[in-house]
Parts: sequence; C-alpha cells; structure tokens
Amino acid sequence: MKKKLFYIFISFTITSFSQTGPGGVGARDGSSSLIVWLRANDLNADGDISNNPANGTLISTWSDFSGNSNNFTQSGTRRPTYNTAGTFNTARFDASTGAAKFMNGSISGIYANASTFFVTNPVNNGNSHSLFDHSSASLRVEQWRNTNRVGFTRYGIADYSTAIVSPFGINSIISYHKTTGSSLLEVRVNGANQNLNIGSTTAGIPLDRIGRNSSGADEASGDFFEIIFYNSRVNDAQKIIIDNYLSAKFGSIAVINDVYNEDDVAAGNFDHDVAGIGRVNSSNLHNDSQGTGLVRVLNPSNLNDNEFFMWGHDNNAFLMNTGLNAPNIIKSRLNRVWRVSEVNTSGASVDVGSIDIRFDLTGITDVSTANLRLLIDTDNDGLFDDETPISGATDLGSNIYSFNSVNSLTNNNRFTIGIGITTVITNRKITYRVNN
Ligand SMILES: [Ca+2]
Ligand SMILES: [Ca+2]
Ligand SMILES: [Ca+2]
Ligand SMILES: [Ca+2]
Repeated sequence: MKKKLFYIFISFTITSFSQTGPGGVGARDGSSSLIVWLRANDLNADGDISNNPANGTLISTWSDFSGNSNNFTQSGTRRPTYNTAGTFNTARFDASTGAAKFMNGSISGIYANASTFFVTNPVNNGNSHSLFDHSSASLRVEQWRNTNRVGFTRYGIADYSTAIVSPFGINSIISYHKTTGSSLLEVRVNGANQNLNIGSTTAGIPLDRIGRNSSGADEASGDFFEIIFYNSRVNDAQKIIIDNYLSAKFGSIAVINDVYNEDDVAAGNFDHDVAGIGRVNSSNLHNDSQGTGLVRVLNPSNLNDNEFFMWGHDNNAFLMNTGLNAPNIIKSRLNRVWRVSEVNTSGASVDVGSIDIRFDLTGITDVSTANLRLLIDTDNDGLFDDETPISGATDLGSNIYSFNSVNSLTNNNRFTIGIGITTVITNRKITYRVNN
C-alpha cells in the first residue's frame, strides 16, 4: 500500500505544473529543472518582445526567462552588443578586437547531470572558442587548437574533441547532455551527434559564464540567439522536442530528428510557440506540453514508441474576428491558426490517439462553454468553412478551456477556435445534452 501511494505522489508532482518551458519541456515558474533560459528576442525576460534595446546597445544584463532570475551580467568594455540587424535579434560577442566579451551568471558550478542548448552563429576569430565556461571546464564550439571541431575541456586534465565540424557562419543548435554516474557527454550539433568519454562520472557541464573571462584563446565569438540550461538531463523525447522548437523558431535549422515540418515555407511557416509531446520509449517520453504559447496538449490515449505530436502557429493576432473563413454558425473566429505534425522520426504519419487540448483565452471576451467551438481543418484544404465545429469545452477556470478526448486532429491539420451563434437555452437538461 505504501508503495502505491509513493507512485501516485510521483505522478502528481510530474503533471502538477504546466509545461511552459522550451517546446513545453520544463516550467517557467522555478519549479522544474529548467534553471536558465536566455532569449535574445526578449532580453529583459518580461515576455514582451517589443521592448528590446536599440541595435548596437552594450548588454549589461541578459535576463533569465526560466523564472529563477538567474540573470547574466557584465559591465564596461567586456559587454557583448545587442544586434537587431539580422533576421533574429542576438547578443553579439566580438572576439576580433579588444578585451574578451563574456557574461557572468548569477549561479555557477559544474553539473554532472544536466542538459544545455545554445542557438548560436559562431565566428572563427582565433584558435578556440567557448560557450559556457568555468575555472575547471569549458564547452567549446571550437576545441583548442584550431581543430575546427566542437568539443569539451577539463582544464589541466584534457581536451576532448568530437569529429563534428565547428559550424562557423551557420545558425546552429548546439547542445550538451550528461547523466550522473556516466562519463559520457553527448554533444549534438544540428544534424550530428557524438558521445564523448570525458573520463569522469563527476565531471560535468559548466554554468559560470558565457565565454572565457580572459582575452586570447577560448573567447566567446559570434551571435547568441538563445541559451537554455536544465539541471537534470532531459530525456531523449524531450531533446527532440526542444530541438524542433528551436529549429522552427530560428528558420528551420537542421536537426537530427525533424518531427515538425509545419515550419517549412511550403507548409506556411507555422514557426511560432512550437511545442510538442512525444515518446521514444517507455522511459523517454513527454506527454504534457504547452511551451510559450496558449495551447496545452496532454493525455494522449495512444502515444506509442517513436510517435510525436507537435504544433505551432502562424503568428496572426490573438484576436477574434468576423468575416474569416468559418462555418456559417460561427459568429467570430480567431485570426491565429495552428498546424500540427503527428509523425515518427522518419516523418511518416502516426496516431497518438485522442488528446486533451486546452486554450488559455485570457483577453478574449464573451467566451462560454456553450458558444466556444474547436475548428479543425480535417480535410486539410486550408479552409474551415467545410468543417463541423466541435463543441463541449469545459471551463477549467482562469480563462482556460479544454476540449477533452479530441481524436479528429491528424498529421498536417490546421486548427483554431470560434465563437458559435447560440440561442439561449433555459432548460438545463437540454444544455447538458448539447454539451455532451
Ligand atoms: Ca522584453
Ligand atoms: Ca522542422
Ligand atoms: Ca499510437
Ligand atoms: Ca477544410
């Protein structure tokens, strides 16, 4: 009996917070293993991407979006520069002139059980370049000395180089993963990965600062778009989800397993607030996700090995509008549309079963369980007016509405919500029948 209660407790703690981290992995309230999340498109981490500094501003603080206030700071000539000239805003570390640019974290240490992700466009300015650095270890986008290879260093012990070429001049997702008790460090760079044996189970991923704190070798170099740190290694399904979230956000960067192709130009660039659920096997799964957007998906009824369900939107305004393509009984429809990939790691369609899909409709007025409709473009022709609106939402409070056990969303489908034209029904029995 005691054992059973223990399992119930664990299950509760895993699902009790909403998954608002990158791609829906981890939470942004300080309750999860997501301990650092730096986003160059929201430098002050207030959730508003419209109040960033001007191009060329020296960056004194890069604020943490993880909910932990683990901000990175610098002063004087060591500061990187805020750059808005390209497609994506970046923190630019120029290693070509002057003193080394680096930023100090609010927390520090070596993490033997951790995962960290960088979206960066590194510049080749010298013999070696670092990502996170610490007095005893360093993550290297270029391993010492002029190897043109991604690697890892334990200062005073050894340099560990992968065979993966440093992606100079390329927008890249570089991640490192290590588990307690293992001496293997997985290094992933865009479409490649390699396990490095770093000779120690207690060695780990450093977090003190971005870039080496001395001029010359190992300086951070190039543009940094986003940096993520989990103080517990994410599982293999979560790695794939985070890779796909970052890839979609930053112009479809190549990843090892592309399980979301709605970010492609041909699919319509559903690049925004991408999140997902998925499963590699029974010990590597992720079945509840929200991410940075307003849609949460959970409770898949048939999420098998090698199945992923990911979604993202077109960045249209989160506003209800009349006159948009919708069935006649829909009075107004959301401008924003989402699109779904429900595939395996080879890109073939799969079925994760029915799902619960929740919408945070804060800011949308006149919504009720009686008039809210889920619109799914089941025939995938890009139009909603030929579909049957789905009713039966439940009100979970705080403006969150859930459609439970939805089974009509399939690979490549678009979805959105509408407000139906309803007549007031005073007989409560009839109301319940309608909602069922
Ligand atoms: Ca901001
Ligand atoms: Ca993709
Ligand atoms: Ca399935
Ligand atoms: Ca349709």
